Amino acid sequence: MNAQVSPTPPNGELDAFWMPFTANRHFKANPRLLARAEGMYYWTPDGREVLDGVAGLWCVNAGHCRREITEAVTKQLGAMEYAPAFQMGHPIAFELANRLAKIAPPGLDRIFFTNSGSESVDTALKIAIAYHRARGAGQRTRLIGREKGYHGVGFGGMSVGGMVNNRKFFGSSMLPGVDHLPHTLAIEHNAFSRGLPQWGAHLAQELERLIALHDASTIAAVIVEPIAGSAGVVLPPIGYLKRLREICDKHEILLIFDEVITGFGRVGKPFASQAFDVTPDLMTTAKGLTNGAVPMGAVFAQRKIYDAFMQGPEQVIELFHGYTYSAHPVACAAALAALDVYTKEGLLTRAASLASEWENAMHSLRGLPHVLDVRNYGLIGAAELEPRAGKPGTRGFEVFLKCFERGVMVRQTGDTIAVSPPLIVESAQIARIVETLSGVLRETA
Ligand code: PXG
Repeated sequence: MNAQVSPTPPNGELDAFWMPFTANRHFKANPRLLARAEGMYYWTPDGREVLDGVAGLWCVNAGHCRREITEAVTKQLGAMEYAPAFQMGHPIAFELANRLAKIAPPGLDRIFFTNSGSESVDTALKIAIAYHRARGAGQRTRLIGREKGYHGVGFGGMSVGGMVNNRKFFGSSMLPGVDHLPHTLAIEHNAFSRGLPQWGAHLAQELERLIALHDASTIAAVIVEPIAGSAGVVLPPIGYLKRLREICDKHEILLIFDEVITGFGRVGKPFASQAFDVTPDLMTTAKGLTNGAVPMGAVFAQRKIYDAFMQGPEQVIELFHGYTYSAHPVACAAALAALDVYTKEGLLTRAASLASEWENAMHSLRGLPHVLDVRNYGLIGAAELEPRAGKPGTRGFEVFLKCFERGVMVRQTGDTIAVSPPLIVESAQIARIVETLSGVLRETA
């Protein structure tokens, strides 16, 4: 192991980087720097070990610095660092698409590459609208998202998203013609549910209300996360997603699952769609696709959607959409190597065998001070804390900081603490995450 790490930059050197989704001034006064990573751990510049309870940001599913991925990336950088994917192709892009089609939910075997979850979402929304136009239903342009949804930060994803802070600062610069389903978080009914909650499948019926309001003939697609991550882990009530699927089918509305977090093994199957046995028309992914090593996203489409575009003269571009770095060779190499590691180590299903141990560990937090709810599914967990009067988010932030001081990285969103360790996590590490969290909760006023 390489113990050589760069020293903490002196305070002044932190100024130029405008950090994303970060309290910049607080961070720069109290920096938390990570300098090195391997397996389940990060190390700070001064050599302190930090157990990674969140797989980076829900992306490093096979653990850090996997040699196989590093080698594949290095090799690809030496062989061909870049090649365009517009009117040209390179072999591993096709190989990767074929490999992904093999693990995809039924029929989702046409794959469009992007560079992030946000781009995957905007791509899927554009494909949905253009698909209806291609099949002669060009008036279907309306998009339905959901409260508490997170679909990245592009204008499309922000518009269908439902997290107030991600929307309110950006005025009315949203897509027109967007409406939202109600969210499914209901701790008054479902607190401390183990796995999926019993109460709430009827909330899917609200889609019929929106259809009655706008008319199905104006609606292109509904987009939801099968499990909402960013909003603090919101689980689908039993039967909810199936009901959404049925209503979409009845009205010829496309159903998009945003699997940026749930994809690539997080819930015990390759995709949540398979775990819940509900197949969407389009599925957005990113994060675990390359194990977080190189930015990449992918949109999976049902073949009927792809086929609807494959009309007209053959020399004409069918979809006027794409990115300079769509199917970037280095990202493709990383993704292929990540898939190899996932397959060889059974990581796309390992969360299923750890799920009950994880559930018991998470639910041991029940009864600790300020814990209003514990939620879990696969290798996802959350503890919702009671907000301090007049100071929402401060208790959650303090818990996050104290866990980090004690060598465990968790995620905080408002007063909810979310955990989602790499899928290679061992029992002792699950215990350490939960014991650290429980110690911190006991000591936090
Ligand atoms: N969709 C979903 C469901 C996501 O969770 C995105 C889209 C956007 O992906 P990009 O790659 O553009 O960031 C995401 C991202 C967290 C957290 O723990 C979650 C995400 C990103 C950063 C933090 O709250 N999810």
